[in-house]
Amino acid sequence: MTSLFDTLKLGDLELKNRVIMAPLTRMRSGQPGNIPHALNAEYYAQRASAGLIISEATQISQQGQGYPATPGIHSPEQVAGWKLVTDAVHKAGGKIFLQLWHVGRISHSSHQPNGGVPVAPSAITPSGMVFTADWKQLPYEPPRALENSELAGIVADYKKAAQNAKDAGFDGVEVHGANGYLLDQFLQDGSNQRSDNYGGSIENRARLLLEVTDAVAEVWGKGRVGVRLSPYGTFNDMSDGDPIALFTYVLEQLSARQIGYAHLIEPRSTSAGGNDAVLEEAPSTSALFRKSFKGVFLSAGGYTRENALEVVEKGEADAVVFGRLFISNPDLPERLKANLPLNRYDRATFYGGAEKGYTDYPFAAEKAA
Ligand code: 8OZ
Repeated sequence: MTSLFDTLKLGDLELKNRVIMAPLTRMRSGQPGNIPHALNAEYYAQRASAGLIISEATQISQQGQGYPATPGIHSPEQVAGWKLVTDAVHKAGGKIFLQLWHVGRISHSSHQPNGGVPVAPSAITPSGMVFTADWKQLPYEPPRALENSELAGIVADYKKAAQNAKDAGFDGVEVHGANGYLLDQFLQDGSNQRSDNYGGSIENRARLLLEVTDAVAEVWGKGRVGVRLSPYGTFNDMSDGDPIALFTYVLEQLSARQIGYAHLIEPRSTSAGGNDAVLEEAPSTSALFRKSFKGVFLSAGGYTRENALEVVEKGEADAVVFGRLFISNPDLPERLKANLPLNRYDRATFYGGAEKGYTDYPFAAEKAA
């Protein structure tokens, strides 16, 4: 029987365990310029006992930014900053992928080049509030629908960012196709009402995600590319008329491409980073989608020690992705293995700030000392 603490082959990599650190937005990059710095390197290195670290969502371009102080991977200074992070993680014996991010309509003109309006598949304003560049919360502005002729440029931005990630010393990349950002906005019909070859049918709505996946696989090789998806996610005002058909198609396409892994957020965690709600009666991704993807399958979303051990033992997922518990427990794999008590996380320090709630959560050994 496979255990959460067994090694896992991921393409040509071997992960030392199946406890994966989720991509976690923390809004603590160096300012100005959204540049990773020494504090970020320390935070990630503290968590190097994960089988794999997936970096926080990282904008591929200035247009792709939607929150203050999230890091980028489009300037030489950002590449140099990320090199501090990857060196520190590798020195501590860890592995780290970069998550490639374009927020689409989940932005504000204060983040955009020349103060333009945010871009989207269609000019549909999401409900809810945006974080401006100076940390104010305001209602969303109406986005502008991208021209068909602009989409090749966005694919090229992803490819350049994937190359930058390679230059920065990452072990691979994850395409953020989840949680209501640009690629998910194209996938789901609540946000995509285009009438060109990127809208309408499922094949058309999946086109941009698949083009991006192919472009970054040209840089990295297919085995070093993962894709994160959130079927049923409602975070960022998302909806789709037929999520099973849509995500079955997407996973079959990704399976045929033999990418390194598919990373799915469980439907029970519909609100992603938004809050702690868990819908226990929701169907599981393994029941809905596992058969559509033949490769390594990562599952995220409100896991406890007990159900994480169980899904891997049952073979319903190859590895389990932990977010909030990895924020508050830098040594989470060891704690889960030895069934040690877990530090509680403090939601008030998730976004922005410095060391507090970031690099100051104690390791189990420290606490005992
Ligand atoms: C919480 C706050 C800001 C961004 C995601 C990148 O949900 C995020 C995010 C989460 O994928």
